Amino acid sequence: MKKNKRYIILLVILIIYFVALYFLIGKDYQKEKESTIKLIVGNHTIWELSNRKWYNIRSNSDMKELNWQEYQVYVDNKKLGNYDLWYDDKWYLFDKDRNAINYQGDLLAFSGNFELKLQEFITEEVTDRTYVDQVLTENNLLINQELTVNEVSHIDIDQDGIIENFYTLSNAFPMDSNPEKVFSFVFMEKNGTLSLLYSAIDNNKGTNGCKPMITSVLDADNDKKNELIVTCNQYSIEEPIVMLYQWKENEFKLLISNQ
Ligand SMILES: [Ca+2]
Ligand SMILES: [Ca+2]
Repeated sequence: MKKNKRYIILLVILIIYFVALYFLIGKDYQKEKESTIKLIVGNHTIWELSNRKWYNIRSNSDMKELNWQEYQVYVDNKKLGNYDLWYDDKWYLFDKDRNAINYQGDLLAFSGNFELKLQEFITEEVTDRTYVDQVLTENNLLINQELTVNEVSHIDIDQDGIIENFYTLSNAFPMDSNPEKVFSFVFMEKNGTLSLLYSAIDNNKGTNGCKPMITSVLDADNDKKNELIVTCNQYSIEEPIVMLYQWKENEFKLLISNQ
């Protein structure tokens, strides 16, 4: 009789233990699932934010799990709607009844437990080359040479109501010249001070180098501070370099790159 009692007490303790364990771990798992963010940029970049860290999703099995999930879909930085995605060399969009949705332009898809906000911005050709020439000179590069990218994007990255200027410049894949060096730069100008995001200088091997552009300005982690997606397009079929930057404490930090 005494033995039976002991077994019952032991059993009750075990049951309480497992119920408590289920609630603790189960709740944590649920919380983690809710806070996981996925960001798809074009056809070559999938990032996941989990426990405040960014990861690349590359394996086929991980990518398959993204199929038939609902995402907030943007094309050329404009909201297209909420659609299911399916991947086969490129991303295809489907509505709830699995009708295919056509799109043309640059895809950005997001899943997370909040509505993503993208900041609109204007990009134009550089007319005043003061800062472009300054960067070229500082890097011992000729200032009077063919540039294949020479643009400036106007973005209020720190949301203080004053616009910062983001320069993208490169001489990759020139048409009319054969430079000794190929280069790409992305830098920000704020009150005459330059902050570098991306730079690459290499000997010209014909088809190396990449053409940079500011792709999107968004708050991907919902901390009310903007991040920046920068793409550098390589030659032909090579996939583009895609990078996510954060502006923090007066400098740029590369959060993740797809390379
Ligand atoms: Ca600003
Ligand atoms: Ca943010």
